[in-house]
Amino acid sequence: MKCRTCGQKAAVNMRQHKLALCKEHYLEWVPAQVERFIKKYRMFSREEKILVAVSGGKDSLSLWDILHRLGYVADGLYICLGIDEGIAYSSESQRLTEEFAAERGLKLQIVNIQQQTGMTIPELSTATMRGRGKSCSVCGLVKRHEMNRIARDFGYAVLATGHNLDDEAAVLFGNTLTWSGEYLLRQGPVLPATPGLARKVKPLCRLYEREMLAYALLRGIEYIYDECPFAVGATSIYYKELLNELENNRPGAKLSFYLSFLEARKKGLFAEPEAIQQELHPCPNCGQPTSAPGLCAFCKMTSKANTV
Ligand code: Q46
Ligand code: ZN
Ligand code: ZN
Repeated sequence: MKCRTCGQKAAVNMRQHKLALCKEHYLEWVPAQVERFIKKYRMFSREEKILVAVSGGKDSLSLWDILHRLGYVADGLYICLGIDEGIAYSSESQRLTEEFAAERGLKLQIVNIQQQTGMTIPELSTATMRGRGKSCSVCGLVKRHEMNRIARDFGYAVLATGHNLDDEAAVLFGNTLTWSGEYLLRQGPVLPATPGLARKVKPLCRLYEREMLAYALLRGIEYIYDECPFAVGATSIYYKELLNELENNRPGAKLSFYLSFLEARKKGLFAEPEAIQQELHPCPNCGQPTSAPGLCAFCKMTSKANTV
């Protein structure tokens, strides 16, 4: 297989794009693609302050690397979840993220959930769900709340996450199985800002997981190989496997599933005005917008956890 650009031996072959590239040209191709998507979906400009949520994994660190290479002003946000039982998942991912930032002279904000709420994620989920294995829903809620808080408190216009095409296709698949109109409506490369909440963007949403893995490896990015121990058995992983099987038989199927969805959404297929125009109230404790009057889900959960 030869590189389409220079004819040298190819390092990456992308059947879905009928494109093979050598290391040098692949490492140019990925940021060029990301730049194209940033412009196409009007994610942000070079004047805006961006906060990248970094977990220490290959996707978020690569995203930070790419934005930096493209000349965007992007700081990182690492949220320490305190997941260190069995494997040192949190401490190792924090170490790698800090090293990554220090080597490139990038600014990293660090939030420690234990310091913030008095408990780690496993402790919070035990306290609030009585250990019924709901760590991921507690974790998701906490991460969203903290990302929004830091973006608001430090004046970031945009919050960028490293979701890749495989992540997005798996979520889409789940939402399609249940035809969850409201979620379908909100799923996309950009979630516009609302009062009190920064714009959310996913610059890697059209890049395959495999493509991001190749980027991180060829670029020599040191990331955490281990998955979070709570990810084992997640439904999203099962959906990813199903979609991979489809992709193996029909290269490009995953991308076309996602892009056809975006087209349908643009045409208004999932428009449910009452779902988007939900009235929001500021939480009396933290000030973040919430749909029901009274405490937001995060404040409700942390106060419950601290009283049991
Ligand atoms: S970090 Fe948190 Fe994930 Fe671990 S506990 Fe679940 S949600 S799996 S992205
Ligand atoms: Zn080449
Ligand atoms: Zn609140």
